[in-house]
Amino acid sequence: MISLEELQLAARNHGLPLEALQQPITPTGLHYLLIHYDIPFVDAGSWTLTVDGAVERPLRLTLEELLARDAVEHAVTMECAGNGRAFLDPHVVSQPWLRDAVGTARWRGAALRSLLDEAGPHADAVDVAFTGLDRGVEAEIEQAYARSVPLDEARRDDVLLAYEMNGAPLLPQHGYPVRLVVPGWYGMTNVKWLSRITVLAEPFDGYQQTRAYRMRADDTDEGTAVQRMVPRSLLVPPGIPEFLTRARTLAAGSCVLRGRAWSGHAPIERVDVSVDGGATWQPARLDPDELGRWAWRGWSSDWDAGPGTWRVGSRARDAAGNEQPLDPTWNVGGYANNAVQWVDVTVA
Ligand SMILES: Nc1nc2c(c(=O)[nH]1)N[C@H]1C(S)=C(S)[C@@H](COP(=O)(O)O)O[C@H]1N2
Ligand SMILES: [Mo]
Repeated sequence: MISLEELQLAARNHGLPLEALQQPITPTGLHYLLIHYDIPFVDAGSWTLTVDGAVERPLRLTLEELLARDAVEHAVTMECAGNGRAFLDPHVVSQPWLRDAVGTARWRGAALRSLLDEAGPHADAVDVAFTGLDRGVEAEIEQAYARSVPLDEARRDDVLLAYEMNGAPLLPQHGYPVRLVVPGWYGMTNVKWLSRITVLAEPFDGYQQTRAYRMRADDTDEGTAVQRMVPRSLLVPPGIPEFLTRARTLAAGSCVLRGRAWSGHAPIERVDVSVDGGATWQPARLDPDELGRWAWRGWSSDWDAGPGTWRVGSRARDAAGNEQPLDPTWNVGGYANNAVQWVDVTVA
């Protein structure tokens, strides 16, 4: 089912251990990781960030200059677009994510908008490309990792050039010294080891934009670019796991099921919980909204667990009416599979 090549990717790029969903802010070492090529070794002393392309005044900043600018901080839930891929049938060969390619961190940095305003995009500018220092080969094309964001979206007040994660400088694996953070968009948008920002008068045509990260029904379909996160909720697996199968065992009695839910389209409006594999659902309580719009929302639901075997799951819905499906829709890249997570629990 999963090849050694996929295992090689999975061992480099780890997910969030789901018990860590108990914490509103993910400790940095537990945050998921996705790195296409190698983690580049970056000397912060000689690192610079270039802003060029269709602008009046191209800029070049040192790290010191970026750190001296006004800082902005947001708690942001980041999720890989491939989260849930391993559950798709037919199998999609790539990083074989289960459902744990997610994490929430406090990202602090300079507002991208102020830099763009200073550079002065030309009147015909439409897109902004972000290029990292990491290089590799994908589909036989040698490339630096690069993605773009439409100019209107790049100008949002909450888009960051982040140099701190959870109060400390970025770790090498999370993009040291500076990465892009676009709250609400899937992970691939947030270019790490950022070195160049290029304003464009036509849509960016890089590999990660026009070939990868597109929702395509089949090989002939040009598809649409993957952008915002669709709603998902995950639950803290109840009870204790068996070592190999990770099947859960729980003591009978009253218990509180907990989890977190998020959507890049609109705030989470409701979460429903089922303990019988979807035969019946009951609304969960939403925790106070303490982390703001761009972070996941905690929820809880009381359960009087009687002896037997149960199938526990949760289903989120956002204020734009998007709801998690029970079954995934297959696509070529295996993106955005937000089907409901089921956890089998034996109550003894
Ligand atoms: N330069 C660069 N940026 C990158 C990537 C990469 O491989 N290279 N991976 C992207 C993808 S696919 C994801 S999901 C997120 C993961 O961020 P994290 O590892 O900090 O969780 O980074 C994005 N930014
Ligand atoms: Mo990703």
